[in-house]
Amino acid sequence: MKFGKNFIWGAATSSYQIEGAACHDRGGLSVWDMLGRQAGKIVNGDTGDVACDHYQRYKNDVDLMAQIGLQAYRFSISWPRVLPEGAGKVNQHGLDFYNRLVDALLEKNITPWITLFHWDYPYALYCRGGWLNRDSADWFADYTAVIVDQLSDRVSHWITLNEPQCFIGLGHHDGVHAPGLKMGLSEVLLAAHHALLAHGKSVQAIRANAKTLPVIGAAQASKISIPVSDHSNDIEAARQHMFSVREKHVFNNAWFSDPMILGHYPEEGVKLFAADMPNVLPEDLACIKQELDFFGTNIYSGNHIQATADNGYATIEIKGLAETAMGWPVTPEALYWGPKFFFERYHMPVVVTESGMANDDRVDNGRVHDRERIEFLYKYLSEYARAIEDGVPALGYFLWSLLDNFEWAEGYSKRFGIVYVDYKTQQRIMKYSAYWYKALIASHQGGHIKDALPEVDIAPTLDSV
Ligand code: GCO
Repeated sequence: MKFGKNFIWGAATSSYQIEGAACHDRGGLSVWDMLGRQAGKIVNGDTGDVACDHYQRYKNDVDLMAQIGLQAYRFSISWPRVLPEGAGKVNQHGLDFYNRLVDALLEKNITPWITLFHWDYPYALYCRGGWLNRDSADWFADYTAVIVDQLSDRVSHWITLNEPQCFIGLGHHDGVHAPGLKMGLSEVLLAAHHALLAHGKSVQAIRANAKTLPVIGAAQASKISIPVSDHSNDIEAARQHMFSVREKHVFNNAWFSDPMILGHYPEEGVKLFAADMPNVLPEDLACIKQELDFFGTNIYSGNHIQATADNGYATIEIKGLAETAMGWPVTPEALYWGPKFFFERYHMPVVVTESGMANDDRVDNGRVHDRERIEFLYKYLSEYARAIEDGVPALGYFLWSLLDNFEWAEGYSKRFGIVYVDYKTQQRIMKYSAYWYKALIASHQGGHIKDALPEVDIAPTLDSV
C-alpha cells in the first residue's frame, strides 16, 4: 500500500461533536442545541452540552494528535460561538479559543484544515428564516470574513460546507437532523440553493481576505456506486448511477457538486424537480461556481451497481457483507471508485475529508483492541492507494474520527474514534487503531514501522501497513 511522500495524513472532527461548552464564554446557541431539547430526537436524550469537553481539553487532544503523528487536523469552527447572533457582534472569547487551538497545532507541526460550517447553524439566524432566507448566503460570507481575517495568517486550508446533502436533506427534508424540519421539496430545493450561494460567497470571502494563499474545497456526503464487476458495461452503469438524480431528494452527489464545479444544476434533476425548482437568478450560478483547489469527499460505504439490458442499471444486494456499528456495509472498493469517478467528472485533486467506521469498542484492561477498525482502514486505504496508482491525484486522507464523539441523532452510542473517550471521566485512551495509524504514517514518511511500534502488541496487524 503506497502513497506519495507529500500525501497528507490527518484526522477529522467537528465543533458540535467534540467541543461542549456551547454557551460558555458567551457563545450562542445552535440549531443542534435546540434539537437536543426536543424529546425523542437524539438517542438516550444525549446533547452536545459537554461532548468531549474539547473546549477545555484541546491541549491534551493536540498532544494526542502529535503522539499519533498526524500531519494535519481537520476541525470545524462553531459559527454561533464566534458570532452568538450569527451576524453582527463578534464574541472575542470564541475567536480566542480558535486562536489558541491553531497555535497549539502549529507548535506540534500539525497543519490546521478548517471547516467553516459543520452543521451548528446559529439558532438566532434560524429564527430569521435560516437557510430558507436568501440572506443566509451573506450571513455566511460575513462570518467567513471574520474567521479568515483572524486566522488566515496561520491557516491556509479551508472547507466551506460539510455535507449539504445532510444538513439540507436530513435537517430540512427528513427532519432527523437539526433543525428537525420536514419541508416540502420546493422549500428544500430553495434552502439547498441558498446553501450553494453561501458556498460561493464564502469562497469569494476567503480569496478576498486571506493573508496566505488559500487552498479551498467543500466536503460532500458521497454516495459511491461500485460496479459489480470489472466489465465495461458495469463500470459505465456505476458511473451513470453515481451522478444520477432520479429521486425527489437532495441526498445525491451531483445536485451540489455540479453547480459548485460545473456551474449548472444536473439536467436530469432540473427536469425531475421541474415546478419545485427554486427561482435561480441570472447571477446565481456564476456566484456558486468558484474556483476550487480540491474535491473533498466523505466516503464510508457504497452501493453495488450492475448494467441492465436496456442500457440502465440496477442496484445489487451483495449478501454477507460485514457491517459497521452504524449498520453500514463494509465496501472498501468505495475508496477506489469514489475518488476515480469524482476525478473523471470534476478534474481536480481529491481529498478524502472523512472515512472511518463506528465499532463496538470496549476497554479491556486499559486497552481498546479495535482490530475490526484496523482491518477496515487497511482495506479501504489499500483501495485508495490503488486509485492513486491508477492515476487519480489525491492530496490526502482525514480519518473520521480522532475522538469518539457526539454522533448526531445517535448521540454517544456510536464510537468512530481512534481515541476512546470515557464520557464519565473524559479520559482518553489511544485505541489499537491509533497505534496502527501512527505506524502507517511513520512508514510513509520514510520512517520505519518498528520506530513507531507502540507500547502495545499490535505486531500481527502491522504486517498490513
Ligand atoms: C458525516 C459527518 C460526521 C459524522 C460521520 C459519521 O459525514 O455525517 O460529517 O460529522 O459524524 O460522518 O457519521
